[in-house]
Order: sequence, then C-alpha cells, then structure tokens
Amino acid sequence: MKLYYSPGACSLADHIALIESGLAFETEQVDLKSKTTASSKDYTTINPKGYVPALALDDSGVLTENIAILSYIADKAGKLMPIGDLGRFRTLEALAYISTELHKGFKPFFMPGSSEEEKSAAKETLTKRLSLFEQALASQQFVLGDGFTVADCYLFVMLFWAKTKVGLDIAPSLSAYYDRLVARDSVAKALADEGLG
Ligand SMILES: N[C@@H](CCC(=O)N[C@@H](CS)C(=O)NCC(=O)O)C(=O)O
Repeated sequence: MKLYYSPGACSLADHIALIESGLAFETEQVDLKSKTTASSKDYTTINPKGYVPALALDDSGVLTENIAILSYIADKAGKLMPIGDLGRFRTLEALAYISTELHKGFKPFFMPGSSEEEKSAAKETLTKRLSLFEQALASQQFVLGDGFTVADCYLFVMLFWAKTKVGLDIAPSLSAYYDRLVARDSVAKALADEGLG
C-alpha cells in the first residue's frame, strides 16, 4: 500500500492509522500546488480529485476520502475500531462529524483571500463543534472510550491545526488529550516522518 500525503494535511490522520495498524505501507509526498508527486508523476492520474489523501492498494486500485481510508485501514488491521453492537457505527459517526463539521470548518484558514470576518466566524464555529468532545475526553482517554481508534487519528489532526494554524484556545480536557496523543509513538513518528517533529 502507498499513502499519498502532504505534510501536516488531513492525510496525517491516515499516516498515523497506518503506523498504528502494523500493516506494511510506504508513503509518497504530493505537491498540492503543482499536483505532482515526489517521483514527478502527475498526481491527478493517481487521484483525479487532486487532493490528499489517496491510498494505492496492493491489488485493487486507489481509495480516496479520509472516512473510507481510515475505515479500510481499521478493517485490514482488525483494530482501531471498536467491535460489537454499535462500536463500528459510533466510529463512523465520529469520523463523519470530524470530516463534515470540523475538517471543512477550517477552510477559511487554508483558502487564500479569506476575509478576517470569515476567519473569525470559522473560529467561533470550530470552538463550538470541538466542545462536543470536551466532556467525554475529561473522563475517558480517547474519543470512543479507553481504546485508541481511527477517530483519534482524525481528531488529532483537527487539534493540530487548531493549535498550529489557527491559534484556537482549546479547552483543558482537549489540550490534555492532544498532549497524550503527541506523546504516543505512532503520532510522534508520523509527525517526524512528515518533517513536523
Ligand atoms: N473530502 C476529502 C477532503 C480532503 C482534503 O480536504 N484534502 C486537502 C488537504 S487536508 C487537500 O489536499 N487540499 C488541496 C486541494 O484541494 O487542492 C477527504 O475527506 O479525504
């Protein structure tokens, strides 16, 4: 498997999940401006959507979209997603929330030309949306309880952006959670491998 990524982009979530999974994988960096891979290929021939992440599978094409890639990694690894009853659906619920309500909320900070009003409105929305996790993370280690899942990989990237790109004030329980994750081997390795250590 090969993960196409850009340093510090949302593909960092998939990178962390792959390290956690113990599955064999390689990575290749993509220049998102020129849509060129490190080996000088036109990235749009690999992922016509032109954005990261993309996961080239060993025998069945290319998978895109964080929710699909993270779920695939968890399935293949047989971990990173709780099993039984609602476990799988709670994970998908968390991934969908992170993708559609948080990830997309950062847009004004990545789009050139966004106004200060747009950024300030986005900050307010992100603070409100992140607060959903505050209470749970004050009493449990991870998003879905005491086991690390792919939802943690994705939420970590949101908090990484909140801290490093937006300068958002985050609640103490979220800050403590972020510190726990930064200290985790897989997260530290993914950050170092992407040159963000
Ligand atoms: N819906 C996609 C969104 C992925 C996405 O937003 N990727 C960003 C980086 S975080 C990107 O590659 N942006 C560059 C571009 O769109 O040209 C997913 O969830 O995988």
